[in-house]
This record gives sequence, C-alpha cells and structure tokens, in this order.
Amino acid sequence: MLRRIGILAVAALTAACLTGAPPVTADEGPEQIPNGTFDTTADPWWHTSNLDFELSGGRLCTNVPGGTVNPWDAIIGVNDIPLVKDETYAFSFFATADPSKVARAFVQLPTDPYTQYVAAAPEVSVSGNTYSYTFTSPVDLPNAQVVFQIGGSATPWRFCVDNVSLKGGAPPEVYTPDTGPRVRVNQVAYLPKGPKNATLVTGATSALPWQLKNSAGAVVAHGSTTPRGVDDSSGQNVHSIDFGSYVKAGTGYTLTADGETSRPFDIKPDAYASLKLDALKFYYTQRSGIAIDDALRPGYGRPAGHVDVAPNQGDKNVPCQPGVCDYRLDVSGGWYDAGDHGKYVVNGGISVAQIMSEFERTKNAPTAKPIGSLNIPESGDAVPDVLDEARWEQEFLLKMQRPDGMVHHKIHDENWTGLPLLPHLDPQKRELHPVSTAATLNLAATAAQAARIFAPYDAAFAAKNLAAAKKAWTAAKANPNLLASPSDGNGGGTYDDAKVSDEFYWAAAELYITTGEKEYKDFVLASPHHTADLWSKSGVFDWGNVAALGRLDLATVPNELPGRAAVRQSVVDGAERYLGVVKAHPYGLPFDPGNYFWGSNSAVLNNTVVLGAAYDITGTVKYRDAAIEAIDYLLGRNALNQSYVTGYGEVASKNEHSRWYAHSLDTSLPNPPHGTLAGGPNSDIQDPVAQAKLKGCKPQFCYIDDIGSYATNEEAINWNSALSWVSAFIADQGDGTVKAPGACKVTYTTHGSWPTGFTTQITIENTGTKAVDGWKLQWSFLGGQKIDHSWSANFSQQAATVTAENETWNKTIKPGQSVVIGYNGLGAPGANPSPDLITLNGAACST
Ligand code: 9MR
Repeated sequence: MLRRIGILAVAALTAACLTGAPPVTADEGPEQIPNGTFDTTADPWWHTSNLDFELSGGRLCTNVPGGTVNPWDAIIGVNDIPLVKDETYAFSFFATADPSKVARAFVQLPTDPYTQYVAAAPEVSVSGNTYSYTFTSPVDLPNAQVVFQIGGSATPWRFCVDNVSLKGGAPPEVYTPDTGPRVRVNQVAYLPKGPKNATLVTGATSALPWQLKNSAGAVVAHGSTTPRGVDDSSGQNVHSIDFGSYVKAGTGYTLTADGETSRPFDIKPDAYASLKLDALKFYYTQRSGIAIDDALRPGYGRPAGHVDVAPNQGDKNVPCQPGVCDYRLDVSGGWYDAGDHGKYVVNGGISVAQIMSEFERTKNAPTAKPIGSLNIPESGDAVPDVLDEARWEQEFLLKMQRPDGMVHHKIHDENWTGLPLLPHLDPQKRELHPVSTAATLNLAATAAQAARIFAPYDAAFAAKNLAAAKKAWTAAKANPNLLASPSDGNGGGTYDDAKVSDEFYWAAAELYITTGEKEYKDFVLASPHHTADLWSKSGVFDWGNVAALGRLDLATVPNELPGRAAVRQSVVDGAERYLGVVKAHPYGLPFDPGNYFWGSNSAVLNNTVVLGAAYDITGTVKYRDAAIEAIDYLLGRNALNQSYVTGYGEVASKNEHSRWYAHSLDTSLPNPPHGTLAGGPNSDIQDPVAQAKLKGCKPQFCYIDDIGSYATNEEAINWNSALSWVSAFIADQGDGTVKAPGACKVTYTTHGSWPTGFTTQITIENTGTKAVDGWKLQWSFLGGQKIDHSWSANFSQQAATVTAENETWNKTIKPGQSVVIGYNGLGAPGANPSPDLITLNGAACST
C-alpha cells in the first residue's frame, strides 16, 4: 500500500524550517525501516523456517502453524535498524489476525539478552488496527531489530502486517502542555456553604481585581487577588482568589482576573454524591476472576480474567517462581493492582483497609452518611455494597496465606506484557513470589479489621478473618525480617519495603481494636510508631509506610487503649500541620514535598484524610474546610489547569495507563471509567514517554495524559481508595452547612459482662434550653454484638447499628433532665467498647 505520510512529513519539516519554529517531533523524523510498506517485495524482512511470506492486498502476510509453545517460536523481522541514544522514536504498524490473537512487537537488541527498547503486545483483530508507540532509545546501536513474535498458538492462524514505521533519530520534541486560561479553579464544583478558592497565574506582583460571573455573564461578586509570589511547585508567579463569601448555588460560573476567564464550574449542594460512588465503582471493573457484566457497566463488559481459560494460564493453580516453593495455590479473584495484571498483597492491603475505613467511618463520624449502591453483582443482598466490594479483595488476600501463616508478597506474570492486553488474553505464566513479613502483616491488619466489620453480616467470615489475622501475626513475629527483594521486578512491580516496624504497628493496632487483647495492646504501646510524629508534608501514609493507618484507626474507631485521648490529639496535631500547608500553598493543597513522586495525587488525598479525621474527632470547621479546599487541586486548581479524575471537570485525564482501558491504542476499547484517578505529577519521570516529553519539568508539570506514561498517569487501587475516602467525606458535607452538635450528653456504661453477654445502662441528658419532645438515640457496635433484652425504650438493630426510640411515658426530656434506658446484649468475639458516637435525633451528643 502506498503511503503519503512521507510526503506530509517532508512538508512538515519544510514548514518548520521556513518559520524557524517548532523542532521536529519523533514522528516527523526520518524513517528507519527499509521497507515497511511491502508494495512490491518482502525484502529485506526475514522469517523463522516454520513460516512463509505472501504479499496479499498490499500487506505482508504469513500463515502461522499451530502447535508452537513460545511467542518466539515463530518470528518475522527486519535487521540493522540504527538507534541513537536519548533520541525519541515513533514506532507504528498496521496488523490483522485471523482469528484474532495477541501478537508481540519489539524493537530490540539482535542478540542475547534481546533487550527490548519498546515492547508491545496488542490484541490484533480480524479487521485490523494501527498501533503506535513512542520510546526514547537508551542506547546507541547500529543494528537493532524490529520483530513480530507470533508463536505460541495451539491452532493455526494468519497474520498480516503493513505500514511498519520507525521514525525518529531527531532530537526529542519540546512538549508544551496546553494549560488554557490562567485562572485556575475547581472545574467540578464548590459547595455553596463551603470554602471557594482559586489561583491566578500572572506576571503582576500587586493585587488585581477579580470578578465572579454567573452563566448569563452577569457579575455576581468581585474583589481583589492576593499576590503570593513564585510558587516552587510550579515555578509560576501566582495570586490567590478567595470568593468564599458568595454562597448561591448555580451552574456555569466563571472567574475573571487579569484579562483571563477560568473554565466554567458549578456552585452546588451535594456536588460530590456521584464522585463518592464512582470512585468506589472503579473496583468492580478492576476485578480479576469474574466476568464483568456489561449490563452493570455498559461498555466495560469483558470475560473473566485469569480463570485458567486459554490463552490465560490462570490463577487457580499457580506455581511459585522457580526454586521458591514446590506447591501451587488457588489465588484467583481480587483486584488487578493498576494498569497491569499483577496482584500485590501490600498494595491490596492498604486499598482494602482504606475502603473498609470509609465504611467504618459511617459508624463513627458525626457527618458520615451511608455509602449507597455501587451497582455490582452483589447489590441488593443484605450487606452494604462497599463491603461486598472490599470482600472481593479480602478473600484474595486470605488465599495468599500459606498454612504456616506467612503470606506470599505477590502474584503476577513471568514477564512484563505490552499494551493493550485484556485480562483474559494475557498468555503469560503466572507465578507466586516469596512470602514476606510485610505481606503477612498486611493480612494480619486487614483481616483483623474485616473480622470486626463483617461480624454483624457473616459471623463465619469474620471468624475466618480473625483466625487468619492471629496466625499471620504469630508467623510474622517468628519471621520478622523477610523482605521482598528490590530486584524482583520482572513482569510486575517490586513493592519492596526495607522497614516493616510500621507494618507491625498497624497490624497490632487493628488486632487490638478488634480483640482488646493484652498482647496487641502492649505491642502498640511499646512501638516507637505510637508516639512518633507521622505527619510529613510529603505524605502521611502509602503502601510502604502504614503507621498512620494504625494511628488513625486507634483515634477514630472505639477502643479502650490507655492514653487514647493523646492518640486522638495527635491526629488533630497532624491536621494542624496540614492546615498550615494548605494555607501556605498558593494552590491550596496539603502537600509540599519539594519534588513530586510516583502517585503524588494519592499523597495529596491521604494527607487530606488526616484533615477529615480531625474534623470527625473535633468538629472544628477549619479542618473540614481545608479538606474541602484540598480537592480543588485534583479537580483543576493546578498548574496544568486540568482535573486528574476521568469524567470530572472540563479538561480531565482520560488516557490513564491501563492494559484494558487502552482506548488510545485500540479504539474498540474504552477509556477508564468515570471516577478513575491518575497517579499524578512525578518529578522522577521513570517512563520513556515522560522522559521524552517532560525533561526538566517543575514538579506540577511532571505529568502527561498519555497511556504510555506509567510513572505519571497510571490508575491504581491504592490511589482510588484515597479518592473514595475523601470524596465520601466531602459528599457527606452536603451543601457545606456545618452540622451543629446536639444539645445532649449521653453516659453509656456497660456495667457487667459475662461469656455470652453484657448489660448496659444509658443516661440521656438534655443539655439544651428547649424540651426534647420525642427522641431517637443511635449508635453502632464495634462488631457482632446484639441487643437481646431491653427496657425503657423501643430498641431495634440493623447490622451493627442500634436505634432506641422513646416510650410514650419518657417522650419528653425537659432542659436539664435525664432519661435512663438500658439493655442486655448478646456478646460476640472480641472487644466491646463504648461507642464514640451517639446521636440524638441525628445530632451527635457529648459522651
Ligand atoms: O505505586 C508504586 C510506586 O510507589 C513505586 O514508586 C513504583 C515503582 O516501583 O511502583 C508503583 O506501583 C506500581 C506497581 O509497581 C505495579 N503496578 C502498578 C503500580 C502503580 O504504578
């Protein structure tokens, strides 16, 4: 097939020379493939002896025999392609497969070890597609090879290829992001009664006027900017704008300053209700081991991944890496970690913990509201959907535990695969990697948490988790320093962690909260992490630093730890630190690490969790407002003027790195679902796309919405869990009106307990100035406790949550007066602390 691209490229080059303007980009550089169009000949292409060439319809075709084992058992290729170090290349080709198959396309070293400079594994269809990749060559090499590996199929098939192109050898292009208007806002919405802040990029050093306009263009508020100087995170001179005094709801507002008008935004009550759900719905389409039902996620249906159906080798009977073990495990299920098909216990651990904490917050935080339907296969059962989703992962984590209690660190492909590649089409061998102390303690922590949370819904599952948690704890103590290897990174991430004392602390904290047992209490109190300052400006916690997960739960989940008031106060101290960072930052985020790092967006969110938790503990509105302000950064108030959440904001990330949401590589695949968070700016730019485009970037600019940029633009389960927690927190603030505490004091005293039960007396005092006329008292048990027999109120129970409503005779509580009620409860395994949160007619009482 004749191509006109060469002529276009010459035209582009000429235009560039004439204007003296932009340097050539990789795909305008010289063509390096000697004959990629196969118009009259296949020369100088070669094939392995089991293939032959046929020129058919302007394409190069070959009939691939069945019965080969490895991809490299059948190859077509071309030699002697020159590569120049640090230069950027665009590699592309058109291919068809009949029947459709995954083919491998590599630009590589021609001899052992066949180092691949670009490796793609597109799923090639009968009608065919064009596949395009860019990479920066790490070497000077006169004789690289371009090969298509097409072996490994049990049955015969036909492969055709055309327009094979490798262009480049020109200097890397200078990439300039389109950052739009210089007024930066949250492009989704501000809450009517919440904070409203924006940032103006300008050369001006003194205050400038700003105007807020409604959708009709009328000015509804105005004021002056505050000059903030040069911001280190962006290198920009900026001003901040505070328009929080404007409280009227509406859509299509804009903010104008310095002759620039922002992208439009809303001021809207309940603006975060859909993000709260979408951020969690993300997990269903990350599931492994189950077909994704297109009726539940239109456009996202796909066959089950890794269930032992060819070409998958499956997760139901997985061997270890050679020499690591001699058994096999069924480790099917769980969530895929990110854009890859790996499953890693330490990252699954933090993710499922954070989602369970989001649920647990609904039992303990005054403003928290139920989470609602996620439209998953389990919707409609007796368990909240958020817990059904968490259980999908927790069941997988349990499967990673060996009989001796130790837990395998990870399971993934033997070798890295290319993009795109749907989960059910991954042909790689799956392998278990060695057990580690960190993975074992992740299971101890999450299983302990699951044991208390699932107790009211499924006592057997709760008991199974508690047993697994205790066994993991004992095993970790016996093997306290089995570390995952930092070099075990072929085919999957390493998730190596040289320090596990924080994992010990987190596991002990969860085991203590759930059981109340002395061993765990003593461990928590003796751990240096218990009193350490955890509130780093860069990031409070991540998959490798988990002490704050323990500290936050000790502070926010009821327990009787000695010195608990100091634990709660330490979270407030942390929030005070992050509040200071928000106030000092002209972009208003609680994150100030100097250079940004991989997954920075999740660090912004996890620091925000501390602000939210402090508000839950104290009701102090400045912490809540800082948490609400923090989300502005992720939704557009940033140097790039874009939202990092797919489907949210005028200009938003949509090409996150994923093997199955790979729309930009194969238009028959979808983009990531709405509510998917991108990893975010990363100064270390470890991938070839980022290296080609972003060299020398200031931290906030180290991001590109390109599917190839896994270091800045991947999606991941631990990042969406942070988004889920924070978006739920903000959604629960409704229109931003501060919820007043109740004028009541409740004394909740468990007078006695025996092996199967306990007895509790509750005094409700009206501390206000008006009579209470009719009341409903509510609290939640920690675990599986049940009301048995009660007096002086009408008791009912829904899972862990108890409601006690007045009798006719004690309906009225006059100011200063009290009512006493009580009950006998049925005991359940584990601790039975007094609740932190007791509400009277929906408002929190002091306890
Ligand atoms: O989130 C991980 C980040 O902290 C590491 O710096 C990075 C490199 O090791 O790996 C990230 O995790 C990736 C994992 O290794 C493989 N699956 C995708 C994860 C997100 O990019």
